[in-house]
Amino acid sequence: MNKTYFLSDLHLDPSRPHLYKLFHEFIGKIRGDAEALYILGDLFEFWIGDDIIDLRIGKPYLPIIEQLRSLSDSGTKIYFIQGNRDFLIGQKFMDRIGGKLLPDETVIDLYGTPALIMHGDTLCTDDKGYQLMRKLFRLWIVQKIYLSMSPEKRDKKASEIRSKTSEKTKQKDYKILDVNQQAVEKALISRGVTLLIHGHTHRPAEHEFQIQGKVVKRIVLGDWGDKWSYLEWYFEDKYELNY
Ligand SMILES: [Mn+2]
Repeated sequence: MNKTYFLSDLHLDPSRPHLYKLFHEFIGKIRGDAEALYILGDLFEFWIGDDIIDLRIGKPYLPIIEQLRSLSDSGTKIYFIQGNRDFLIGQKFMDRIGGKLLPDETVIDLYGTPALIMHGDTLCTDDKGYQLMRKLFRLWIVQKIYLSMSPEKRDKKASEIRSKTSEKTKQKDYKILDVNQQAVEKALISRGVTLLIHGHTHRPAEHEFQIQGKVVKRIVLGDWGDKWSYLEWYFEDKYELNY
């Protein structure tokens, strides 16, 4: 148990059974050697609220919950940062999987190296329309109204929003959908760290650049399509980004 894993953007959805299978195999692979698993958002294609877990509508998600539970029971610490698709994941979900919800932006100690971890959508500041929508969805009152609807209605609303935003995204410029370099630098400087790990953009890569004369690194996790995508950290600065 001496490795730390990072995942994001699996976009698990009952309509994509092959992702369930991949996820199951991945949990099997890391069981026994993962001391920690960080899920940096968008584990699910969308999540309409923790209250569905024990309802009929939540049944397709149970296998995922059970696998994460068995992983945490085997000794792996599981940490979760909400994504833009599953920002309604809360304490109940964490209690079920035996995980811990972390704030949107968190600095962790990665074998001696402080690392800033986040989903990554807040770095895409050029996408003004998205940032406005994000602010709206994160309002307490908006969530309260949404969660007061029946699960079926919430499910319907979520698909409507999804198809609308995916239409809009298609029309947006490739560059606008990526992180803004100034936002990246601001995040690193304000936390005083030289390592940033995030997902969201589905553009897995390692970027190295300098801020105020210091070499800094931004590691971007990939999304899951037909294979696993993850970051595996051994100790100190030894790691491997797989995608
Ligand atoms: Mn995302």
